[in-house]
Amino acid sequence: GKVVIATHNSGKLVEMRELLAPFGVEAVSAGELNLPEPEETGTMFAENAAIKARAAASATGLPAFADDSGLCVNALDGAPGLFSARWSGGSKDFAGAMARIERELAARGATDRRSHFVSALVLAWPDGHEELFEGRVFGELVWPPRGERGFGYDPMFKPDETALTFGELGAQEKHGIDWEAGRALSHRARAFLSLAAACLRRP
Ligand code: ITT
Repeated sequence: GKVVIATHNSGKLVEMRELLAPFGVEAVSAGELNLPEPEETGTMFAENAAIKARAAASATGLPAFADDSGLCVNALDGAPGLFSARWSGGSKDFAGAMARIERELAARGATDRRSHFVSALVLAWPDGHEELFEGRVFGELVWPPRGERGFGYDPMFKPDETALTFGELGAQEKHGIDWEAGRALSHRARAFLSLAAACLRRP
């Protein structure tokens, strides 16, 4: 079948296409379809993912899947969290957003550099049915940022499982999927593994 990937974020789109690739589903993005971006009015990742997935499913009559995600910093009481995209401003300045995290940690005299990424994935069908899957990955914030790969806050985040930041890992290493063992590394790949187990058939 055909699905809509309900995102306007090109970094996420690349990852979601890579994750879907083994399943032979034809994927078209919300950007390619010129779908409007719904307002993310939720107070939780799961709500915002559902808003985006539902809007795309009802606009297209196709199943749609959306990701809402963010970086939660312990010493900043979970910020930027739900506001991770908004911290980059209208110009999508993630160097600036990472510098803001570092500045706010310094302002608090924080020594705790623990943080985690969250991904909420919602798959919504035009008939109103929907399924939610979540993934998390825990790690440390590094400064200065390291690596040019990935997107968003990747250069600042070093998962506990690797010596390299997400910005230094290749795409497949960041997903870190081991299908046989049912394990993955990134928050998005972890959420996707649950989604795949529940909703997708390997060809
Ligand atoms: P869509 O809503 O169109 O999908 P968005 O960028 O607005 O795009 P979110 O509202 O979910 O998406 O914002 C999540 C932000 O968190 C995103 O802009 C990234 O900067 C950051 N983020 C999420 N996953 C990430 C990852 O794997 N690596 C680095 N940064 C990530």
